[in-house]
Amino acid sequence: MFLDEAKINIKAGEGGNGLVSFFLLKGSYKKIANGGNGGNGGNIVFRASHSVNTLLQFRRKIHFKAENGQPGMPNNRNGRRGEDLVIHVPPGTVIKEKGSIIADLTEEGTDFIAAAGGSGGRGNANFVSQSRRFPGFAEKGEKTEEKWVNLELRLLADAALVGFPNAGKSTIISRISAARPRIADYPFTTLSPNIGVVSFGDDSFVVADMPGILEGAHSGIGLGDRFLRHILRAKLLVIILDASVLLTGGQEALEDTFNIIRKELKLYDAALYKKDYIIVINKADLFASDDICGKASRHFYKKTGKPVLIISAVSGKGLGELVKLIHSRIMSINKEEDLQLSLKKSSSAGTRIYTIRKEDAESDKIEIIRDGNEFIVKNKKLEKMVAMTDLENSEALEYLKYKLKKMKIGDRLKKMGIDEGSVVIIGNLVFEMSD
Ligand SMILES: Nc1nc2c(ncn2[C@@H]2O[C@H](COP(=O)(O)OP(=O)(O)OP(=O)(O)O)[C@@H](O)[C@H]2O)c(=O)[nH]1
Ligand SMILES: [Mg+2]
Repeated sequence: MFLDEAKINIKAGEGGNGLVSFFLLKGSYKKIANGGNGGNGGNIVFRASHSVNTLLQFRRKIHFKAENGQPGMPNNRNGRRGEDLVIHVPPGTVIKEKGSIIADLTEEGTDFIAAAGGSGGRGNANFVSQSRRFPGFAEKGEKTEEKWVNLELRLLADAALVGFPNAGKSTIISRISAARPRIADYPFTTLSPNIGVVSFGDDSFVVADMPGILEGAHSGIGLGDRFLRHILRAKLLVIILDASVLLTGGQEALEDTFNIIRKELKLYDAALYKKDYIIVINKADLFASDDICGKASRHFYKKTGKPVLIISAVSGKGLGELVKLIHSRIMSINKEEDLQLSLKKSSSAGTRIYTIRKEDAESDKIEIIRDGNEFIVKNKKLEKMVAMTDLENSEALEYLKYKLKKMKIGDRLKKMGIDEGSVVIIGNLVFEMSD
């Protein structure tokens, strides 16, 4: 069973609450704040690992929650941090949130933090200062929200065999690799991609045998085209044409099948259309002489400028050449990619592929949106600060006010013409303006 899509629910651990606690000195009225910090919540981490091959595990389990941080303790002892929850996915898994790709885990061992654990709240010992010697408040741990992410597995094949149903794709892969897919004399024998490793000298490469494509695949005809995403990362497409079409419909009919395949690739994704390809005319054994296939092959070469091979997967004719050609094509594409990669590296040293916490980059910008008599202050850091404030504790509120003043929020509001009685909203905090 092959499962290449899943939708799962993840929730990072919440931060533990900071503690309000005092150490009372014996025989005196003196006290010392000693409430410890809450531990940070655990992250949700996706790890690319060959220990899993499909997304099948997400059939049974779709909710994933990392451990919460423990609350702070007296004597300045900090709460334990929550354990990360590591979710193993096959290399080649793409993670999407709200339709856009947030990570592409192609390499074994790559980690991606899809949800960061909440920060632990600071204990009251942290708030001691000259003017505030006995802080009677602590921060609450940061809450986290659950979210849905989509996982998509894209196979990591170097070359992909594409073509009409029954063209002989599965027969070819069974002849050039150890893969043993089902082969039969009816369309859509192959329902999901098969992968085979092909050896060539000391080298090897990976080939994917794809389900057949028909005209209208993009609109769901046949098996549709959703499996085509597996070959988005392939380097080379091998377009397999069924020579038996020449017997019934002649050259034009064969050209029609070629054009339809190219059109469906384009409609699925322009990147597939632009990918390098070669053309293979299969089932040459059906012809007594090489003339008809030879003519077709010259025609396709003239039309596309791409190499065209005539083979028979059944008799074995041309299979050695096919393997050699795919290999050399992949090698030259690899070389080109390496070159481009090194150029890219030298021009932008140290660029990361994806950022883990977007909020961090935006956290400094404070935006204030006016809506009539309401002023909404937007800033991640500030919202987090409010969320971690114990709003029922008057001392904690005083501290928050002091922080807001330091950040000059009041001044900015005044400049925007805020009146007494106007409402200010920061995260879950709503208050009326007064002097
Ligand atoms: N005569 C002849 N028949 C072939 C050749 N290659 C494949 N076939 C036959 O064509 C039929 C389809 O072969 P498959 O390998 O299942 O074709 P496929 O392209 O994988 O088909 P789907 O999985 O349905 O897309 C089978 O009956 C094969 O035996 C060939 O070189 N010559
Ligand atoms: Mg097949």
